[in-house]
Amino acid sequence: MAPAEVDAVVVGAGFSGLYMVHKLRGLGLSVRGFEAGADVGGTWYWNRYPGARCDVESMYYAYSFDRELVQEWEWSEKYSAQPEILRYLQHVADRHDLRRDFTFNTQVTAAAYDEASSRWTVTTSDGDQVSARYCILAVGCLSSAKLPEIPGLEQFRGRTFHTAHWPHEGVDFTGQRVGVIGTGSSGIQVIPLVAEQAEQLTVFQRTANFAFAAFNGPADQDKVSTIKSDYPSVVANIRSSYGGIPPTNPPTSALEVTPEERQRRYDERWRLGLLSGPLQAFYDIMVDRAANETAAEYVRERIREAVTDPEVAEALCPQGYAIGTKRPCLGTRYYETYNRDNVTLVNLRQTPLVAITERGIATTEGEHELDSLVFATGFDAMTGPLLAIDITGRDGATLREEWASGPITYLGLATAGFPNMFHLTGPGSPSVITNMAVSIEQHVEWVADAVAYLRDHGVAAIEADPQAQQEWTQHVQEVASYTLYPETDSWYTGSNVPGKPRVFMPYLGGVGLYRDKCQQVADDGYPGFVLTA
Ligand code: NA7
Repeated sequence: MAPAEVDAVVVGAGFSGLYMVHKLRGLGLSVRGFEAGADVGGTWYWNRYPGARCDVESMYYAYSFDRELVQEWEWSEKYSAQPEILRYLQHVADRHDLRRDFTFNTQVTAAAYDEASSRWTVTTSDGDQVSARYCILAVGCLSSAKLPEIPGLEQFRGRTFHTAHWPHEGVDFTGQRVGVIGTGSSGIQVIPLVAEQAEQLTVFQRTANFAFAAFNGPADQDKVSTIKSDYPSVVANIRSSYGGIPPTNPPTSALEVTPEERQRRYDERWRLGLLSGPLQAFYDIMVDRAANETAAEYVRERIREAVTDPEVAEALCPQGYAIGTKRPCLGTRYYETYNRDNVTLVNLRQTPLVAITERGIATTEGEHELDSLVFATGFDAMTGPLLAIDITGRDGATLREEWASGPITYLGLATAGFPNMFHLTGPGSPSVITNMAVSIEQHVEWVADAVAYLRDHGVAAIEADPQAQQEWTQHVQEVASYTLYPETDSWYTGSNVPGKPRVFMPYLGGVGLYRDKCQQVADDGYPGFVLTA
């Protein structure tokens, strides 16, 4: 039987996939969406561990396209927790009737381009096939969960959990000895809550991370009203900013003020979280090692203040890499958790992991007996979810081969040899460095505009030009090279996944500049892309 034909396939029903379907439908296109989960939500569908929370303020971490919804929706907290964000996305799906175009519980396993028809054949885990002119990958940047590479995982007799695949019914750790491996954002959020419930919690830390204190609380109603009443200019402001939140643009170097003044400015920003916090107090923190060290030391001082045992505090103080270059975290009573009698920190730098055993975890120091084990061990970021699909472009070229030495894209949106395919918030776009909600809307709107243009101009296929793609990829690397980011091993560089090419993946030019560049390309009739009639 010939595959069903649609104008576009959208893979993923998270923030980007939902809006993409809405936009394409608005253009009058027929769309088929596929989603591995049982419902909409993406990241917020899967990451249901206790404490899961967004570290961008709720008012900015939301769609701006539906202005009535902006006015109606009430976020309960400054930083929303996962259940509330999931409810929001479910509400958006209801409000715009988006579920009817999605097939849930279905993974896209392959997508192959046919040159003669300029169409993609998309294959799913059920063996179904759909033929589409456009294949739009809205698969998210952090959706391929990663287990630790430790021998013996299958031997463990207790229960195991990955934070990104948390059971929907929740988990009761009461009376249990629990181990958590990983101290990135997920670990830092889950650890305080597991500590409150478990009889004993052992945290296995390989690299200490910088966690900023969230100072979360009920949404500030005055601030909410101000934002809502002036929403068009708020949106214009965040769209032209660097990070996708109201800009700070500090004019001063961290090195040109007195230590007292520096301390004052860091103190002032300490309550402002991640994207507006101490890292934004001076313009050179992410580009100058000495400036960076002043911010790092400021945060280490907060850790030493919070943790009573000086030895534990020192083990929790990150050393050896620039603050901000490994994705920093936002926590609530994270460091204070180590003052509890039922919490132990195992410093894997001193006593490395040897194996997972039947009873727990063995380090070089001995065995830790556990009833449950939580993996907060992260993701094969950015390229992982794309390369998990068997994507074949023109002449049988596969995306896995094309990206074997690292992702090569034009604007992070498209790859040469894969016509009519777009990867939303792909490598080479600002994506994970910024407020994802803002970057997602920009990509979705750009792709929708491109699709409308192609239709109106009788274009059958759009494809990144190899030369433009090479120049863009070089530009992404060049901008990164002016900063401290590429020096650090992190999921931004792929170094958390053994064997993954070490390439700094996101674009550091900022939301505003990047948006202008994309808009210019659209306004000029898509230079850097090859359009085939
Ligand atoms: P992250 O930030 O990648 O954190 C994963 C953590 O797991 C990190 O501390 C890792 O240590 C640790 N890890 C991974 N593998 C191992 C092994 N084999 N042994 C010991 N420790 C290990 O993932 P998250 O889920 O916390 O956050 C991902 C993003 O989601 C976050 O940045 C936000 O953008 C939202 P390492 O640092 O590699 O030494």
